[in-house]
Amino acid sequence: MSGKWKTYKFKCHILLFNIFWKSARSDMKKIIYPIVMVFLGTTLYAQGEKEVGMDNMWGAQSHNEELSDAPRGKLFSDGNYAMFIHWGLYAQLANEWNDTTYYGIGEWIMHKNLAGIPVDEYKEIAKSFNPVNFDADAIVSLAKNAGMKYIIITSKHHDGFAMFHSKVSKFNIVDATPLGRDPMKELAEACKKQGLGFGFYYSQNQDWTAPGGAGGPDKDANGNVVSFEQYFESKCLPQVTEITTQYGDIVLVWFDTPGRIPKKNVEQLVAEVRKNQPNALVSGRVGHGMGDYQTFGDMEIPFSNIDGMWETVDVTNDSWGYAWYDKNWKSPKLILENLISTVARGGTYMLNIGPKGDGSIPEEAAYTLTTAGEWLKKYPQVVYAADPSPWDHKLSWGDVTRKGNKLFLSVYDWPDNGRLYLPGLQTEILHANLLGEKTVEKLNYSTENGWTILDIPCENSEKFISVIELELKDSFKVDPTLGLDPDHTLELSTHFAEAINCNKEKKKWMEKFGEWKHIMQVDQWQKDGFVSWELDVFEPAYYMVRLKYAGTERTVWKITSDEGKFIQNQQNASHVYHSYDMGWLKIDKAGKHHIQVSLIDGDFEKTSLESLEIYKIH
Ligand code: JFZ
Repeated sequence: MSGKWKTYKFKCHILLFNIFWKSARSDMKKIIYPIVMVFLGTTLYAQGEKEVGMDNMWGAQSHNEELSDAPRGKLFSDGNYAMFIHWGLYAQLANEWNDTTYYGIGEWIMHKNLAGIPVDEYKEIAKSFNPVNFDADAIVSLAKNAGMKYIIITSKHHDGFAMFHSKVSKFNIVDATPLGRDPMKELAEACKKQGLGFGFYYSQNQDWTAPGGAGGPDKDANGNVVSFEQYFESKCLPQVTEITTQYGDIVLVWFDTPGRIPKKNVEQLVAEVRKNQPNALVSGRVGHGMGDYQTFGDMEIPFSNIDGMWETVDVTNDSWGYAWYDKNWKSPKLILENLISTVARGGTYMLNIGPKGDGSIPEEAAYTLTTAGEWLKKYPQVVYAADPSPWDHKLSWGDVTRKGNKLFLSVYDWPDNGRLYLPGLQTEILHANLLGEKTVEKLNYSTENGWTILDIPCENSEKFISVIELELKDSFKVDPTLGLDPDHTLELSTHFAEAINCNKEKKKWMEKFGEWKHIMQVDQWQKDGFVSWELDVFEPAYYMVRLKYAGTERTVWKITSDEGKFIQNQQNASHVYHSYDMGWLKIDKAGKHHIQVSLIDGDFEKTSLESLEIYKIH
């Protein structure tokens, strides 16, 4: 294909700015994401006629807005919570190659920006890949106990190795490894047996070991030049036929990193999936806006509710594929918060685990999933088939999901003074109940200044997240203004601010290789520029105001040992957002207020404000 990757190097840090446009449709909000790349302080060097940026490599996010009432949409509306599995040859390397450990996403270890493993050497790994501890039933049981509704597993990642029995490429788990079994068959059957949905991830564009694949060799073993089209016809499309015909009914094909794949190829892929699996969803990362739904950047939970079908993908630790050193496990509570808040914004949450090279699941991941699952068994109504929050955004103490006239308040941060403040509810409450495993405790409540104050026990019996159910007399009516209560810190992201004579946009960068971080921020301040938030203050008092902002310097460090081993990594100080206590601000009356922030001196161009935090001094 014309967009076949040219050799390129990128030097250090690349920043992507997603311009975030919110176009107000009369009924709901819709977010459009054109991606504009800006290279800050560093340059992307390309040899050849085209520059290849990280967003091209990863591929822009896009999806089809027009998914009608097709039955395949039910997967997201009923499910909401799924297991993602990144598993392949790379799991055996666990992000170590030739005695050196690489810091980044493990499934990319082969890539030239990590270990740069030559194709032949990488293919050799298959000979010793023998994941005898892969236990499909155990994985499906784990997903079930976690409360997940379907499993999506990597059938072929960018390394080109098929984790299923493929007739069109010998580089697959049955023909190239000592295992000699098809673990995907086993997983598909176990899912069917235990009543979970099953689907595949497939890297359609990048294939680093197949001649003609994006990022792969230009020539075949005989020295003949192979085009992307030839790769597509001989490997990609036939393998998609295989995964959509040989594993029973599947619920989803999760294509990824479309890069510069031609439109007609995407059309062929979508047609193939529709033909063989009419009920399966196609991910937005298939390319050219032809997927059924949108996937947000990794671990990215939108600030405001988003209409339509979308998902957030998250990782139990940092790397998708297994990396031996990656112990940055998220707690069960954080996983639950991410799940609930994703559902409260209107989305579906898919959480990744990376099995080891022997096929076993890291213990810590299993613990997190099971523990979060125990909570979900107690409060299934909070998540499954639940509707988004009437408030449109998170609240200071947690989040809200809904079913009919019932609101579920999930309290992440339980106050210890016996009161919970709920801003802006304008519909009469019939009952307020604190839910427990076996008990339901009726709560008293009152209203003041347009706020609802719930009398709650000071001691919280639920160790993760307590749930209060409000039954309303009617359909909800809510004033969604951000509420500042006396007991919680209110985090005012610039997402919610109006930006005048300064530039509000989304920033995205890599913390480690492939580990994307996202932030909404304001920079390029003009002399009279400011940001302004509207908030609803419950009571007059002194409040601490704290800014979260970043400076402008970039540093690249190298650590070398005298045997010649080294680690090189970068940190952009412009991404190190630190909190700065500005002081005490007196607010004299209750009700609606505007708070504004402006930059008086400093680097007007680059100083980047992320948020304002505000809390009452006790
Ligand atoms: C892609 C893959 O490259 C990666 O290996 C992993 O499979 C992940 C789930 O998907 O990485 C991406 C793709 C898109 C974004 C971030 C990581 N994005 O748009 O923010």
